[in-house]
Amino acid sequence: MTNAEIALALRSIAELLAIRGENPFRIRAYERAAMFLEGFPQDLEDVYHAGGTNALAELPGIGKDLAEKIGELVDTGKLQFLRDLEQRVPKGLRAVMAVEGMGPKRTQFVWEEFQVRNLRDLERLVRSGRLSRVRGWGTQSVQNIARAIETHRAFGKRLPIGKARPIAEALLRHLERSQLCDTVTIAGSLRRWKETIGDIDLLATSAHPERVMEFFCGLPFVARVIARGPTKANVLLRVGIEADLRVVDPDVFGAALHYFTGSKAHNIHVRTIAVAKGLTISEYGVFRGTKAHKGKRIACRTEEDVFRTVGLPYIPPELREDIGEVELAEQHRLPALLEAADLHGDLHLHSDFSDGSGSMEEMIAAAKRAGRSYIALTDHASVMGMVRGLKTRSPQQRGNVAAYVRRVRAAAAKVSGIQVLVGAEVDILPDGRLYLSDAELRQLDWVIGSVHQSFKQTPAQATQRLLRAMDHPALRCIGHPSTRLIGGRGELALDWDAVFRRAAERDIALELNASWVRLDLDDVRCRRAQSMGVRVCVNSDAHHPQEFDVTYGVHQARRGWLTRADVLNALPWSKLQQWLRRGRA
Ligand code: DGT
Ligand code: CA
Ligand code: CA
Ligand code: ZN
Repeated sequence: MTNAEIALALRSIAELLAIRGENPFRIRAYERAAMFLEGFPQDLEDVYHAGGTNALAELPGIGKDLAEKIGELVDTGKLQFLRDLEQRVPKGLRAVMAVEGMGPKRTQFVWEEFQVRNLRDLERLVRSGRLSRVRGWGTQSVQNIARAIETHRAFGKRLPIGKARPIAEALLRHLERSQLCDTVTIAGSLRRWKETIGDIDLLATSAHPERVMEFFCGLPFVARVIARGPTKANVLLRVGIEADLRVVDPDVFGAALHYFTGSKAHNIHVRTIAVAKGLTISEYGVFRGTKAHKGKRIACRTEEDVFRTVGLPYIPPELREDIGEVELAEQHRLPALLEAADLHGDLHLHSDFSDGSGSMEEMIAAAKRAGRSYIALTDHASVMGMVRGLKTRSPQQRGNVAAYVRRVRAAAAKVSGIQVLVGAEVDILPDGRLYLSDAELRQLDWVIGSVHQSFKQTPAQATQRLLRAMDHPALRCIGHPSTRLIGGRGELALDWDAVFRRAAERDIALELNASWVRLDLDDVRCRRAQSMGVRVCVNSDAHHPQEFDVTYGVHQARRGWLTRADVLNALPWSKLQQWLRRGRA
């Protein structure tokens, strides 16, 4: 039982409890624990075997009850509590709940009132028009749900990278530990860090390929073996995504890795360059002459060998989409892409003052441990009653801006060695005004404006909304600009070039939100922002001390061709201060 499998079980519990309308705090606890496990570097199984449920219960976010459930999973491979829940809730309802605009409450409602058990039932119900007559739904919201069902379908079976990656890494660890392989590595779209993944591709070298196949096909993750040969296998994993494994000869590992990393379009382009040089390049190696196998094989143990042989510098996997990278490589003008170590700051994170679950001091200390030299604490200032945090013209201590500023400064004073800006993530209202008053905004060092409601505006309205917000002198950054949720909510309809132009004119940063459900801006828009002179800010949007990892964001930035110079929080603290002052003037 791997961490990924345990996390999956906990997520399932959270979803099923939500559909049954159980206590939100209980649900959140399962989600938190799952998220924690997905990033936990040690095997939970080992922790449990070494120290029992007591050792598990000492981990952050895992109490006694969860520790026992994890113990049961490890011991028996199943969990009675989850099985009981699954019996009581129809399978298809989890897909229904995932449709934007549905959520747990509405899912429960259509299940109880209209016996909806899956997406098809929901679609039929929506078409029947019966839902629009129900109080609290309305024609508009039902139309939105109809549209969301389509979006949901369009994403098909592709998994968001944040779900696929932990599974692939768990497979990798199993293969490594089997000691049957000399090398194992991730290839395909996962190695290119695409935001969604069609299937997992793994590549290995081994002296015993057949034993590797046997081991791989027998892993507990595997639901069904689709195809199996002496050196390759294709399986369906229990989580509902397929995985391909190939074993190749070490002499051609570089060629095979290049081939199976793709993209297909990139491969084809590189192959035409090879042909022009009288070479043939394929998954089996690089050969002299135009017929593979007949010509003499050229050494290609590493990918560098492959690129060198065809006269190209190494092209990082994130760039391999055939969107100009091969041409630039031919001219030796590839960009020096952003690296994780370039990020000095993090300018979007929440504490328990709003919807985070760490205190201000804990969040600041955690950011420091994550290697940041400065941060902005940006609790929500939201018009929505259900979102805690800063409230405009608030008489009470709690939501008051002045009190917030004092609290942040007090917390910052307790943690040395990290600079803290007092910021806020302020709702951009439907008409483009910011939720806080000018006098309140002036008290803050750093203001992010984000859209958190009224998503379905016309392109003209939505664009005006952002342009007007950007005209406010206090605004320095737009948070998660498209508002999309991968596999879930669609985007604001925006005239992006108009947004980029205004951002460039007013020197306002656009965020690349590193959380894998958002990854917003996407890669194409990062590139567009760069070409229009807009600074991008790669932020964690952490709501918990464990959430400072921005790996997905860094790779997305690299897919968008961004360099250190394009990224605001790659500036060292002194330069960032200059930038902030310049904007104020
Ligand atoms: P995915 O799985 O849809 O997220 O995307 P990929 O890129 O992982 O695609 P996949 O798994 O079908 O194939 C893995 C790599 O194998 C792909 O990126 C390039 C290579 N490949 C697959 N089929 C072909 C092909 O017909 N021609 C060439 N040149 N390469 C191919
Ligand atoms: Ca793939
Ligand atoms: Ca594949
Ligand atoms: Zn936020």
